[in-house]
Amino acid sequence: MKVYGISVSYYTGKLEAYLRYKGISYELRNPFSHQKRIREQAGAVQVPMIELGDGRWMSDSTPIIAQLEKERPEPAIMPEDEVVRFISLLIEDYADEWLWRAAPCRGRLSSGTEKPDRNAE
Ligand SMILES: N[C@@H](CCC(=O)N[C@@H](CS)C(=O)NCC(=O)O)C(=O)O
Repeated sequence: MKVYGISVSYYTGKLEAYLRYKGISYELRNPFSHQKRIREQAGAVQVPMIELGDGRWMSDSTPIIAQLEKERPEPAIMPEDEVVRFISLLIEDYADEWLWRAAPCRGRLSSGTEKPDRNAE
């Protein structure tokens, strides 16, 4: 799997934490080095985006993780209990919509100062 993302992006960090927890290997690619291809394949450059071996592209960390959970359910990341799962989704939404404000991704994303591609450790 290829992850197009940058290390200072909150959402890239969220997806990388998920992939590490699940034991899914991936290659982190710098979106600036692949902008033309990403635009052609996915229509827009946003991070993180993933490119799967079967040719599918996905964007937005929340639906990416939801889809990967369907395809690789073990170990599950969502609580089994419906109420606890709802609270978990609420916390995720809160973090996605509010905590990013403290993250510095916007300035770095447009400056193009991110390092080149690297393989996940
Ligand atoms: N809801 C999306 C948000 C992704 C997002 O906003 N990413 C920022 C970087 S951290 C981005 O690509 N912004 C485009 C831009 O600023 O041009 C997710 O969870 O992946």
